[in-house]
Amino acid sequence: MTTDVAKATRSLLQGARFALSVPELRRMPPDRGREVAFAGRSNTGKSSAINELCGQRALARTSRTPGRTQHLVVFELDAGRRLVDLPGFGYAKVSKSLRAHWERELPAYLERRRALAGLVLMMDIRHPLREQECTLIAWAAAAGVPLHVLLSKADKLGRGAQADALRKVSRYLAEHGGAQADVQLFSALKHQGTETAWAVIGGWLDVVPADSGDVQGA
Ligand SMILES: Nc1nc2c(ncn2[C@@H]2O[C@H](COP(=O)(O)OP(=O)(O)O)[C@@H](O)[C@H]2O)c(=O)[nH]1
Ligand SMILES: [Mg+2]
Repeated sequence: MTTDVAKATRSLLQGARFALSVPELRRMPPDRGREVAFAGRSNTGKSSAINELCGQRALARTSRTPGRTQHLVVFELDAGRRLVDLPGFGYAKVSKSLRAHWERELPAYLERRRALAGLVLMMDIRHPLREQECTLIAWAAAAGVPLHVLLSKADKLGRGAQADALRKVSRYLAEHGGAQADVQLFSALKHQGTETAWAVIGGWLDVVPADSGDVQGA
């Protein structure tokens, strides 16, 4: 089902390379083309997910110092497409002024960035829907940005508990998640959910399966 778009997306993401890191929105590359942003509380596995999806071991540095990266990090896929690693949030040691800064910048990014095709939100499957995660879901819904939740570290739970978490978040999104909001299980460690995530991201980035190019003109 996921195969063609997922495969083409895998290839596109394999070519991801670090482009730049910016401390504020106005330093982002011109608002053209399409980008997919990744958000999540610190330590939920965002860097690991980006590395897994791009098939690269150290593209996004997996950090043992949560909250250190307060920049938007841009990875270029091709001339018109990007991934954006948003600053982790919810880390107590981040200063109040920095937090206030992101409480302005993040909703502004969701509201104004025309290139933003979708937001991937990482939530630790063991304790999803924390306050700031719900805030971000509300912001994305208000801005009309398609949302895809990855319930990360799924390997930490058994099948039954995974299904419970999935149901709970799915219900929450149906009520609060805006028109386009979905959720899936994910484990970077076990390569679980990677294909599904590729298909979603590929859809957002307008990825066309390699062989289907001339079908439309027929
Ligand atoms: N068990 C398990 N641990 C993970 C997984 N993904 C990330 N981690 C661990 O969670 C910690 C934080 O991961 P990282 O990707 O740096 O999270 P970030 O702060 O959200 O970017 C690291 O110790 C990772 O090894 C996963 O799928 N399964
Ligand atoms: Mg990280």
